[in-house]
Amino acid sequence: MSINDKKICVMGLGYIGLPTASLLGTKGFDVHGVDVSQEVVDTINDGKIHIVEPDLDILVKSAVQAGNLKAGLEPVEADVFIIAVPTPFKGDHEPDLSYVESATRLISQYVKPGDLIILESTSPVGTTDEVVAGILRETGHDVDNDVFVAHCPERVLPGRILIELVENDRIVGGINPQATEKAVEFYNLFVRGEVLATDSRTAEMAKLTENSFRDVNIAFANELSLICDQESIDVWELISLANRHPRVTILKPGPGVGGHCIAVDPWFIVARSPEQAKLIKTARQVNDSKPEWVISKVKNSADKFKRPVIGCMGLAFKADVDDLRESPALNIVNRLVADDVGEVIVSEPNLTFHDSFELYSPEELIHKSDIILLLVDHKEFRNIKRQEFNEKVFIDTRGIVQ
Ligand code: SAJ
Repeated sequence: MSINDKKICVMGLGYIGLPTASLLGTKGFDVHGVDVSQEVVDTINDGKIHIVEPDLDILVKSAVQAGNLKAGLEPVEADVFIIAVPTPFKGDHEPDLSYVESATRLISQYVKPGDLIILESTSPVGTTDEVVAGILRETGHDVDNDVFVAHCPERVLPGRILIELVENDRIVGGINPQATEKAVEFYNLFVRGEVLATDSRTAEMAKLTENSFRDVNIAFANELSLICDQESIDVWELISLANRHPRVTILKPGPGVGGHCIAVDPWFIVARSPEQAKLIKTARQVNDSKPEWVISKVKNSADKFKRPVIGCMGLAFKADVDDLRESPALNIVNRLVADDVGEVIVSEPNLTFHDSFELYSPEELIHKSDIILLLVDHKEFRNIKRQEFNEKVFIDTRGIVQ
């Protein structure tokens, strides 16, 4: 397989699909990206982007200008189809695979013998074979012989997507050995990390395991923060001391776990193995209950005022991104407003505009507030010095202010 004669169709132009499509475009592949939103399609065809990710704008522009990236609402015939659509969960924490299903149905009309179909969306064990290959079988494709179906979970960290897309090791698992081989060959064309071959079910479970590992470890840190609060011990000092042990690496407590991955993926394990996944489920519950604990801290402090101005620093789900999806910070801020705990004002340096909040600079916000609630460890907040506003109540959920 060589780059120049390969046509790639990427289904879903979001946080994974667009970086992947534009990276492949700049490497010389002929890439067609598909999205359900006409606005997203138009933006990309204009050489512009609809999400914030370092350097993505440059990459998209150059891929579009070179004629190697086009977007549309419908798939086209291609040699490789990459499915990178969301896999959220429903209200009951059951996986919602409807986007994977509809993307697969759409491409099934364009797939031909010899094609490679890769599911990159994080998915419950069995999805690649039962859902993707299942729909292709149903629509008349011979996935056991001449159409190749594999899972290659994305593993990139928002904020470092373009680096990690190339540098990270990748896990590739086909529904049969031939599919694994074809998919490994494809990723080796543009990945500098190692491409590790397995089967599709192990690849699916590996991705869920990585994010559950992180969730469980963050839950440990969050639980420590509750215990330390009760014991009047500084949890940040405690963790930095404990981490001096050569075999201890505790992660950081925070206001909760957000984003569209770590707070979601462990549920895919719990949904299939509820009896076995006790620790994984408890970790989810510990992390999901942390925002409520932060809200009760603010409410306790607010009782000392008539109607305090509460300055909330950060809305994003983590440092130095503009992504508000599943953000504990945003949930906390919305709850403080809904419960009318005080006058809530916000600083979010990664946004220029927000529908519900006027955005303040960190300095203005500190100046105006009675209670300062630090929710995200953005770089703009890291130089704040506690002694500059000693008279105010300060709640630092990230432990960054000295
Ligand atoms: N967080 C803490 N304490 C920590 C670390 C993180 O509270 O010590 C919080 C963050 O503030 C955030 C959440 O956890 O709210 C998740 O952030 P993150 O930086 O750990 O991860 P994500 O969601 O941005 O990306 C993860 C990554 N997975 C792992 O690191 C195992 C990434 O590699 C995956 O590709 C991504 O999930 C995904 O798409 O699944």
